[in-house]
Amino acid sequence: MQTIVFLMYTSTFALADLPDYRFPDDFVFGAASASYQIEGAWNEDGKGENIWDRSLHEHPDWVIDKSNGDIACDSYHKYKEDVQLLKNLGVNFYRFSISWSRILPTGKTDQINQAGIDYYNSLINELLANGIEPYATMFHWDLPQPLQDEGGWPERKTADYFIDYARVLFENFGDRVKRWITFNEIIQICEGGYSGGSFAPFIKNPGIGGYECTHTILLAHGKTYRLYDSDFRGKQQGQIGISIDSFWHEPDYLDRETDQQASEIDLEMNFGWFVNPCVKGNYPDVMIERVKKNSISEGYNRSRLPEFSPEEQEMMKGTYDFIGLNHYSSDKVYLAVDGAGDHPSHWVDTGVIRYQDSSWPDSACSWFKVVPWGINKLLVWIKNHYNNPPVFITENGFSDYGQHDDYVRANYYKDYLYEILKAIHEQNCNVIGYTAWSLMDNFEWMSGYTLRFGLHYVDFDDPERPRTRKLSSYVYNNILTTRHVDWDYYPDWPPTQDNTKQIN
Ligand code: GBE
Repeated sequence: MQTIVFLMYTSTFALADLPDYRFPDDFVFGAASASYQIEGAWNEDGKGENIWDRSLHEHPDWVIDKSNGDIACDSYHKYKEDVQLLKNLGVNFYRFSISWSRILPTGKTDQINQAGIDYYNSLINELLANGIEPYATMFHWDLPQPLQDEGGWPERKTADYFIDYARVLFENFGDRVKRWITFNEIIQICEGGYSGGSFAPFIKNPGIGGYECTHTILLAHGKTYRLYDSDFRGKQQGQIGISIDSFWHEPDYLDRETDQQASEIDLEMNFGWFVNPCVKGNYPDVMIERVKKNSISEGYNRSRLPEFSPEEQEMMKGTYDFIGLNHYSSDKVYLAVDGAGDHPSHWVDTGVIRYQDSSWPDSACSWFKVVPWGINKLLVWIKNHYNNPPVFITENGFSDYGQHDDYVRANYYKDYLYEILKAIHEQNCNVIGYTAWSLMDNFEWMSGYTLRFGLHYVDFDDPERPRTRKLSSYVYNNILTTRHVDWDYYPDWPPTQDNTKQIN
């Protein structure tokens, strides 16, 4: 079965005679993870409680397999082993996230948890000792619970607490961390957490909560960037970006004007929403207009979308050294009937219907199918809309239910990386790095441990949480060491002494 899927799936690219593009010399490769998804040790050594701890302890049945991140991959104790995985993978960097509650148990600077500082110092030093650059995400969804008790991200003061936290990070780790990502996927934090209620803290306030949350986070991002400029950049010489997730939204019928409009509106309202303020200082015009129009027709006397003051727009403009892009899949879009759906909501404001073509290959996630050309089109769109900024792919990867012989994941990486090569060589896109999600199987949020994204297999039934290499880890290693996509390369399988030997 596996083989049949694999043969059907590779046919498009593997059989064509394609240019053998190379990754530029300064292009870097890495792998990613996130604190709540891998660390475990949820209450050890002075760590405070965060919103995922609280929500999933109170509502275990909200996760498919009733699991949580209490132990996860136990990386808090096994980080040295994880660094060896990275070393064998041959990557230039590791993108991990820092647990705010491990550093500041109350979320505020009244208590600094030295054990938390020590843990990340050990991880960072171990990475550097093994020739791997530490790239740190400051916030990958695990807000300290005490800050949620005061209202969380929709409250503007949460931005001030974040900036205090960011300062602690720069002071303690900025001598060695040269790439920072302030936030991971604002739309998931805000629409998931404060509009739709599908992610912690599971609050439902559609059409309002997500906009307020986003506004706070964008201000927190901008001010953190400015803090780095004023107090740290001179001596630390690093870079700061933000990771925004987006699908490519293909017009349902390529030559139908309303479908092209749908694609453009969707990208502006769900990607530009976050990127436009960092690049140009404000939300996209089309978003400002649409939310205002709907708000007025709903009886509000002003827009539900918060406004940046002129000073804030100046502050926000240009607050990125690179745009982090998390990309997994694509969909097709057409315009919804104007105003259709339950009001108020960001989805009604967007006014676009999305679907995934049934002919596209599946992953284990209901929300994504394999569409390699989508990343190419999205990169071109970004180049055209933001004057070809440096784009760092901060996540890309594939989910399955399988074990170690993950040919489909290996082929996903080949196909997506080749589309990135095309964007660089044929369309002149400024893509500077690539990050595989994920280093290893981990706690996949509401899907628990039921599906897997890892380049390494983790046995969650074993208390030791042993990690083992999957086939895809050899393929990824082959791509980043040879610096091109070799369609014929697969390691001997099951692994033998000489794993780098080509098949045939
Ligand atoms: C990233 O999010 C996250 O940064 C990372 O933490 C995560 O492990 C990784 O992707 C893999 O998911 O009702 O079935 O449609 C949709 C990617 C859930 C963005 C899908 C969660 C998109 C966030 C649920 N979404 N995803 S549904």
